Amino acid sequence: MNRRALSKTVGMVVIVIVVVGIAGVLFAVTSTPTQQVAPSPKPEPASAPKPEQPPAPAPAPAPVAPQPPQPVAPPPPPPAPVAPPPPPPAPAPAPVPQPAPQPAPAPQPAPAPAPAPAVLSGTVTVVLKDQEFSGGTITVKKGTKIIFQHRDTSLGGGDPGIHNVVEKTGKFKSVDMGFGQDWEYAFNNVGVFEYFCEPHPFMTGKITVVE
Ligand SMILES: [Cu+2]
Repeated sequence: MNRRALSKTVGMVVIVIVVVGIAGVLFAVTSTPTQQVAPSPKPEPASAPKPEQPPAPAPAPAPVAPQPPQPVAPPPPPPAPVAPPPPPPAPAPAPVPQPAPQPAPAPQPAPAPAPAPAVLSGTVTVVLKDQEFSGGTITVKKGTKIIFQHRDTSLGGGDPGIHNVVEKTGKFKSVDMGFGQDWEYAFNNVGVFEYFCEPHPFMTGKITVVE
């Protein structure tokens, strides 16, 4: 009986100790978490480095494989640039002669105003001197009176010094004029009257009569 009671008592004490110990452990875990956390991480890092080492060697060979295939693709493009040579022949047809015709039209407007002669009227004087009809080619209004004046001092030698005014078709003919003499004629008909001097046929003139 004593042994049984002793063992029973010991068992009770052990249970109490275990319960108290468990309670103490629980209390320690709840009240001081920092202390327990510290020791637990220690074993984890030990096991962590083990898995890292094996995966490290695996990724190394992977990147080496993709690199070789890339440089192989670029070589083909070089042959393409051979096509461009044909375009050069285009610049040959340069239309350089075109700018030249531009300056030509400039002189054309200038002669246009020239043919518009001044139309004289009233009484107009044509002086015979230096063996020519000075101001003898003119345009006049119908009814204009022209006075031909012999003022030629260039005649000499065997020249009698006579001038006259003769229309080529005989429409009018002046008297023989000596130096200082005048002869007048009224142009009352529209038309062109070409005239000359009989003693000096190289002396000519033209009277254009307009309305
Ligand atoms: Cu004459």
